[in-house]
Amino acid sequence: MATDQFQAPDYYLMDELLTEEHKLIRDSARAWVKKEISPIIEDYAQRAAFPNQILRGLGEIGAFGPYIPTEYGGPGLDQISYGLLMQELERGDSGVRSTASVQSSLVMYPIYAYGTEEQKRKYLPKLATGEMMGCFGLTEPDHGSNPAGMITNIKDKGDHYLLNGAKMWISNAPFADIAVVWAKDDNGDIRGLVVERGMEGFTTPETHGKWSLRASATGELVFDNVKVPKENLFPTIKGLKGPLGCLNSARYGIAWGAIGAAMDCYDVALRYSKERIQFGKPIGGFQLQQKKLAEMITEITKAQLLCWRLGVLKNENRATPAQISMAKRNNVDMALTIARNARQMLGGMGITGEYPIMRHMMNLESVVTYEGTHDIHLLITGMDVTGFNAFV
Ligand code: TGC
Ligand code: FAD
Repeated sequence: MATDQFQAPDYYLMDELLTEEHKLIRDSARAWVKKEISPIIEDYAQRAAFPNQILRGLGEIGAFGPYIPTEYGGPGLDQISYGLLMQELERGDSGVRSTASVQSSLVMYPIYAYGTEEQKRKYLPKLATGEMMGCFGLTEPDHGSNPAGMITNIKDKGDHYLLNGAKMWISNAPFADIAVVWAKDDNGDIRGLVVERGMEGFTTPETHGKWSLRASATGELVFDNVKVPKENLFPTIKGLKGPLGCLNSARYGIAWGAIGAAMDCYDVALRYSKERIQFGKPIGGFQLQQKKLAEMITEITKAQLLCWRLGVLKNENRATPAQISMAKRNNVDMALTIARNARQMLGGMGITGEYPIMRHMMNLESVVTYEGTHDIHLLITGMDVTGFNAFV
C-alpha cells in the first residue's frame, strides 16, 4: 500500500467549532491510525484477518467507551470527542471503527445504562482497556430489520435462566469474551443479559467469505441450553427500546465514522487527480473530474455540519432517534457515493490495494446495511415527519 499521506479536508473551518481537547483527541487518534492501522490494514483485509494486536492501542486512545465515566474506567469524554474518534478510526478502516463501535455503544453502553452496580464494576473497566472484548447479539437468521420478531429466549429456572436460540452477523463474536444478548423471557418481553465465553452450550462460529469488512471478525452466537446466572440479567430494561437505545449511540458514531471513510477517498482522489497525466495534463484539470471532486467536498462539508450539530444536541441530551437515523443514513450514503466516484477517478489503479478506496467502498456496503438499513432509516424519517408507520 502507498504511504499514508492523509490530509483532512476542512472546507468550512470546522476546527473552529472544536475545543482544544477535541482537537487533541482527534489528532492523537489520527496519528495512531497513521502509525498502527494504515501500514497493516490492506494486508489484513486481503487475508480476511482481524488484527488482534490493535486492541490495547484502541483502549489507550480512548476509543473503547469514550463517554463512559472515569469511575468505571472510561475516558469520560463528550459526544463530539466520541464522534471524532469514530471518524478517525473509520478513516483507517470501517472494520476498526466497527470493533470500537460495538465495544463502546453496544456492549459498554448497555452495561452502563441498564446494568447493576456489580455488572458495571465487573465488566466496564476491563472493556475500557481492551483486556476484555464484547459483542452484541440482536440480529437473528430470520429477524434482521424486524428484531421484535426474535425467537431467542430465556426460561426462568429458579436460580438461573436457560438460554436457547441463535444470533447471526455478529461483529467481534469470534474473539469476544462476553456477549450482550437480547432474548424473549417467559412473558414474551425482550430482555438483555451478559453471556460469558466458556458457559456450556455457548459457541461463536466465524462467518467466512465476506467481500466487505474483511478485517473485522464476524460470527454467529449459538445458544444450546446455556445456563446463565440470574445476576447477568439487566434488571429493569424491558422491550425493544433496550437494544434500540444502544443503537442510537452506535448509529451516531457511524454517522461520524462515514465522514472519515469519505475524507480518505476524497483526499486520495484529489492528490491522484493532480499527479495523473492524460492527454498532456493532470486529470484534475478536466471538468468531469472537477465535478466529482467539487461534489465530494460539498457533501463531506454538509455531513460534517450535520454531525457537529447532532453532537451538540447529543451533549445536551436533546438528539432524537429520528435525527440520528437521518445522519446515519445521509452520511453513509454520502460516503458510499464518494467511494464509488473516487474509485472511478483512479481508473484501473482504483481497484488495487495500492490505494484504500476499493476497501472503503466494499466496507461501506456493510455499513449501509448494518445498524438499520438505508431503507429502514428512510422509513424512520418518514414516520417521524408524517406520523404514519410504513414499516408494516
Ligand atoms: P417500535 O414499535 O417502533 O418501537 C418499540 C419500542 O422501542 C422504542 N424505540 C426506541 N427506543 C430507543 N431508541 C430508538 N431508536 C427507538 N426506536 C423505537 C419505541 O418507542 C417503543 O417503545 P415502547 O416503550 O412503546 O415499547 O418497534 P418496531 O418493532 O416497529 O421496529 C421499529 C424499527 C424497524 C425502526 C426497528 O426495529 C429498527 O430500528 N430496526 C432495524 C434493526 C437494526 O438496526 N438492527 C441493528 C443490529 S446491531 C448491528 O447492526 C450492529 S453492527 C455493529 C458494527 O459492526 O458497527
Ligand atoms: P433484511 O431485514 O432481511 O432486509 C433485506 C432488505 O429488505 C433490505 O434492503 C431492507 O432495507 C429491506 N426491508 C426490510 N424491511 C423492510 C420494510 N419494512 N420496508 C421496506 N424495506 C424493507 N447485528 C447485530 O445484532 N450485531 C452485530 O454486531 C452486527 N454486525 C453486523 C456486521 C455485518 C458485517 C453485517 C453485514 C451485519 C451485521 N449485523 C449485526 C446485522 C445487521 O444489523 C442486519 O444485517 C441489518 O439489520 C439488516 O437485516 P438483514 O440483513 O436480515 O436484512
